[in-house]
Amino acid sequence: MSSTTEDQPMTSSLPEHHASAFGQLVTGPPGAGKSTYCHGMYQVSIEAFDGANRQFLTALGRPVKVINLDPAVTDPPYPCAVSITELITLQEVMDEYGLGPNGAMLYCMEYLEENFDWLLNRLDEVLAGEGGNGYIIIDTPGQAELWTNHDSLKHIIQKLQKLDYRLAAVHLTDAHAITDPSKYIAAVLLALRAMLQLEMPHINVLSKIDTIGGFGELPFNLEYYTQVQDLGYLLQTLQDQPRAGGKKMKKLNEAMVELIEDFSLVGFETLAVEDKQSMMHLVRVIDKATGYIFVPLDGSTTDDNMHALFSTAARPMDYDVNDVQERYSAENKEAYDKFQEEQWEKEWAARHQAEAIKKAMLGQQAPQEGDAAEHDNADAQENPRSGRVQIRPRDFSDEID
Ligand SMILES: Nc1nc2c(ncn2[C@@H]2O[C@H](COP(=O)(O)OP(=O)(O)OP(=O)(O)O)[C@@H](O)[C@H]2O)c(=O)[nH]1
Ligand SMILES: [Mg+2]
Repeated sequence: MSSTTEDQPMTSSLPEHHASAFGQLVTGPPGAGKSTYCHGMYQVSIEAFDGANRQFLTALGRPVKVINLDPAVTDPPYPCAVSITELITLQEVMDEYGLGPNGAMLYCMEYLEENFDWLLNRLDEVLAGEGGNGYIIIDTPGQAELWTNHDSLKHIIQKLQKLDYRLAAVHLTDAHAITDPSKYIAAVLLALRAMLQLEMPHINVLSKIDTIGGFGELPFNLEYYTQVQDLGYLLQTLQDQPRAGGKKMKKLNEAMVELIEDFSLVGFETLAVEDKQSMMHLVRVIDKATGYIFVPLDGSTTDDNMHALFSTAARPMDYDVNDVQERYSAENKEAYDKFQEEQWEKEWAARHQAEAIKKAMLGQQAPQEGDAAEHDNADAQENPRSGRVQIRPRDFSDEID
């Protein structure tokens, strides 16, 4: 196999002083809801309270920067602080090297890895002024190779982690997978593979959980799927399917189930992006994984992260997955929507309480809304790839027999 980087200059040295941040790496198969989730984390409309659109995490005192690492998407749905398309786009790689979309995607990730200093500099720019407690959400393409066997994304994240970026992987799987035992086992295997590949704090999420009301009667309740309990029960269901295959397929299914159970690593949180309680629950789970709640704000060594602590303390009720199943049944949805608006109002009040206490204790100004610097992609240099480390596309031909 030819090397991608032979005879190429090394990436220029990294700056001694650099920003750091907390955050999330959002992964998952195509269409799992990654970009929608990134947008939802950034912004949740609360028109019911003051007629303004507010940013969800900013409302928790957390100015979020969303980073787009999908080179195929030049116009993501969220306000984008940094985009890989400032550096390289899928289309230009396809045109330049005659690659298909998959090969071009891998090339773009390798290119970003080689030019990691560009990413770091851009992060420095957008995180300037956050005192090390900035918060980033990284949106990624849906191509499974990127988090199952291709190393560039992993290397990029590892470099960031070495530079004090405290990140957790949030791996989304469309809840539709639970409707079919073979899809579900495949999804659990993919989630497990992502955990083993990325080697970082990892939260698996069943996304679009609000759609389960339309799935009809499930053979097991939702908790069975979120806890990945006793998959042996699924084996019989698998064997009963018309396309079950023969003895060999049965053995393969048994081996896969055994593998998943041996690792005993996978469990799922649930998510409905427009459900604020669901989002709040996930924020808390992720905060625990990254350690965000224990970190002082503004670089101070004495102040706890009041916003995160208060929003944790203000937790309205235990988030029970059986409740999730109940509330998304067709007949309960309206009542639940009203309930969650009330919960959001409480959350909002808790945030103001936290700010007032913090202000009184430290004599500091509460953060202003809308002061997150959003980068306009139009600012990108005309020829962003000039002066960058150039790499040749990989030649996979000798890997294919
Ligand atoms: N009902 C429901 N639909 C959702 C939710 N999240 C995302 N969707 C829908 O799912 C579809 C795919 O969402 P995206 O955010 O584009 O998915 P993605 O993972 O970024 O897709 P790729 O970037 O192509 O891999 C869109 O039509 C969304 O509106 C959710 O929580 N509930
Ligand atoms: Mg997307």
